[in-house]
Amino acid sequence: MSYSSSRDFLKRLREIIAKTNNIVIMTHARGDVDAVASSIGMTFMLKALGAKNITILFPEGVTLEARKLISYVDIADANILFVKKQDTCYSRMLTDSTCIVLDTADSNQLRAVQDGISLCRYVVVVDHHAHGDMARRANLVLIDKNSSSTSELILELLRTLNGTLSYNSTVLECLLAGVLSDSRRFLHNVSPRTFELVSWALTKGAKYSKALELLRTEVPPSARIAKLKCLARACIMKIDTLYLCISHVGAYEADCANSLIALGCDAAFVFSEDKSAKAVRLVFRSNTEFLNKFGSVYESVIRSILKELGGSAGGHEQAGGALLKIRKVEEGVHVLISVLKKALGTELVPLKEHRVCGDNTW
Ligand SMILES: [Mn+2]
Repeated sequence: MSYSSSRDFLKRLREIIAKTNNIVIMTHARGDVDAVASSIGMTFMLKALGAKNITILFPEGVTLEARKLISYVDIADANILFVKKQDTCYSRMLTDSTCIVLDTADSNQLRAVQDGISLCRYVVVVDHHAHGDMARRANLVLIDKNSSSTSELILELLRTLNGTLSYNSTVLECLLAGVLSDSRRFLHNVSPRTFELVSWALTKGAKYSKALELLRTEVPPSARIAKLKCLARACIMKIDTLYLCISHVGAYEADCANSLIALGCDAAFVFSEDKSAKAVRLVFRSNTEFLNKFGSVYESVIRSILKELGGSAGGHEQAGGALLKIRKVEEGVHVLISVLKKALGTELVPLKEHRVCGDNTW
């Protein structure tokens, strides 16, 4: 069962809500803009359908960006709970409830709430990811991996209800923000329906400028400083026509790697010491040029590093991370460089441009 039409889905959803008193909406851990927007949209829709006692669970809280959405809309009657890693109090709440799982392909993304899923009377899934185990565990699903976002699917449900409810422009603006965020401002996974639904939301009173504003977040000073340090410490190497950058930071390693790619590095490796895990974290990113020339960084580089240093890793061909069983960044850099030389089969030529401010080379 992968995709049910929104009309059938709504029909079944109504039947399910009629049979349960409590509804618990939940999303993947550290809910992002799409996860939070779709929770808000779903809550609004369920209330319009007459549902009461709605609780939203956000395992491990939500991202800074997504937090803005929660303070923007008025979903006062819904209980919003942030579930900490060690919380267990939710299990009572889930027992015999209708659990609506949004933007989550696999139950392990629910973290602390994961084990509670078996207590739900009905499990409903709305998602746009390729299948994890959630689809199998659900009584009712609306899954469309061609959809830009879960927010797009909620917009589609709201449009299907056209005429039967009065729309709330702030809720629609959140859903637009969800579509914009997951499609990276209409760069990925968009279809004619995406634009139709955006257009529909705008005719129902949503302001596009508001949706954009919801996505604007102030970068905390610590993130800014981390990125600048990342840049100052970057060691840049040339391989043929491509540039490979290595750096280290105390935190925000993913932001650092993304910034290096945005600046023009074809591949970026960023280390950080994770004191609590007594390990070193390594985040990598690469662009398509690098992938075409040298293949998957994950396969060719990360696996070899793991073999040598031990640890665990996850990711795709062009982006991912590893937790290495070492304590010092230097050790990781050393192994990375030797692995890179072997994997790429070529010399790495350092770009010697380091200057100290104030020296007389300027
Ligand atoms: Mn999503």
